[in-house]
Amino acid sequence: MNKRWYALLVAVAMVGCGDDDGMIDVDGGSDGGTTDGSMMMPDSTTDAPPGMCADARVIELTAGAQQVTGDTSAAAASRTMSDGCGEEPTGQELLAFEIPGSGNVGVRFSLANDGTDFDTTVEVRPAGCDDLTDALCFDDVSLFEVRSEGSFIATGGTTVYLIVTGYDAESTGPWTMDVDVTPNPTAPVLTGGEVLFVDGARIQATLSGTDADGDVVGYVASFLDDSGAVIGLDLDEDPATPDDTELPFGFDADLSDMTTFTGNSRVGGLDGFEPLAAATQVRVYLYDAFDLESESMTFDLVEVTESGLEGPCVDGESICADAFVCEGEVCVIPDAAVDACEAATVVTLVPGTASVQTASIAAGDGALLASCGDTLGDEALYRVTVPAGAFDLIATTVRAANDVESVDTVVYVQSFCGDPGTEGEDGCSDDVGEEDLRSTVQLTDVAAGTYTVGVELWGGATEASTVELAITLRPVLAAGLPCDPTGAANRCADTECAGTPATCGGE
Ligand SMILES: [Ca+2]
Ligand SMILES: [Ca+2]
Ligand SMILES: [Ca+2]
Ligand SMILES: [Ca+2]
Repeated sequence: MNKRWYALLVAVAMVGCGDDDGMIDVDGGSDGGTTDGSMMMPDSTTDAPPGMCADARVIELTAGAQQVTGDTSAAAASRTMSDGCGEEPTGQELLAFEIPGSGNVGVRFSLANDGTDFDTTVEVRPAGCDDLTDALCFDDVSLFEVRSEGSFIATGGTTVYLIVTGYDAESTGPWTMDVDVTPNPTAPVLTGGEVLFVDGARIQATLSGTDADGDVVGYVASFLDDSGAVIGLDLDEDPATPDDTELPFGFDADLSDMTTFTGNSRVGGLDGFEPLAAATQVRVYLYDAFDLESESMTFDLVEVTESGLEGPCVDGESICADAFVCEGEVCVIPDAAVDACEAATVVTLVPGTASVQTASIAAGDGALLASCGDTLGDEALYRVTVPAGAFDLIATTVRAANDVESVDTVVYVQSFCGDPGTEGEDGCSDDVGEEDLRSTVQLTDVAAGTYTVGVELWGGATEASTVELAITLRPVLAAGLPCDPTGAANRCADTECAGTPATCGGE
């Protein structure tokens, strides 16, 4: 996975609802009577409820969480969806959501669950079942999630129509929709924060706030220059489109259900944007699940440097790299990583023979970080000793046991466990190639000593998993010695392995 863009991409994807422009407030009831005359509407007098279609399934929503289920397999595809809301018509189910209560009511829905197994599209029609006025299309949650989720605000006592369908003719089947209804949703309040600009390459924001209904999602940042003018960034690398001035980002942790919170956010990959060099301030506002926004606050963009192990971490000047924590203004390895290193499995290597380990990786976060890939997840650690002599140390997940298509591993070798700075240039491997997401670290002529080999799944594991890792101490042979022509069991130092029998420098 391309690490440089990933953080930025995910952050941006979090705010969008697939192909639409995000969560736009919908008022389902304020413009009755202004329906499109070309539509088949039974009655469109002022204040009349939007037209009901005979095929609509009425769902009486209640405050809180609920589920709606259906199946598009046998449903007709009689309605024309708005532009871009699906590629070709397929089974459509029309739901009439009766919004409870009065005043503003927030409705969130998601098909990204175990009960739905196809590429869904949902269109929300607040003005009527056959009226596209203010209609919203929710297609994919993200690049990696083709099911749909979204949110809107409607008026209690009105009816809002949803069409649940598939993106194309092949996308059809049973579905489950989780629906959450929030009466009188409240906007978040931003109470304070700090935004650091680390080595001119990444942002580290810490933002505090409140949200009475506990559904803050992220924040939107605008970078400002000395004069207070907003700096635009060409995020899509297309000079023809306008530069982006409002950048939406998520928080590192899910802040759901927190009415008072302090959210941290790290955004990498910013060193490619030259206009940012002029940024001295950043204007920030929070947004929640209904896209309700806080007032904005403007913070100084504090330029700091990043320190490695035992480097300084002084307020307003320097911070620790991700792998470390600051203690007494010095960056140290966190206790959890020290413990994990001490618990590493000791593997005794036999020169020329691969030692194959079945690594167990738990779901969720781990203790160590590496210098490549997303290594927030759990890791399996092995401690190996390289004796004096001429050896290569090779650690690889390129194994038949690991499915090439789906096993996205990261492998690293640290000479000081817990310090990714000791991986050197070649000591961390994410993907072997474009199509092969497995990993190989190959350290040639490695110095004698103790090393820790780590393996994990890119981005962490969602359930307990195993990965097969092979660690090899490969002798490096002088000319004249018998050798393995495949280069697996050993390698010739400065000569070719050739001849019969094969020798280093043989003819
Ligand atoms: Ca979709
Ligand atoms: Ca809220
Ligand atoms: Ca890790
Ligand atoms: Ca990988």
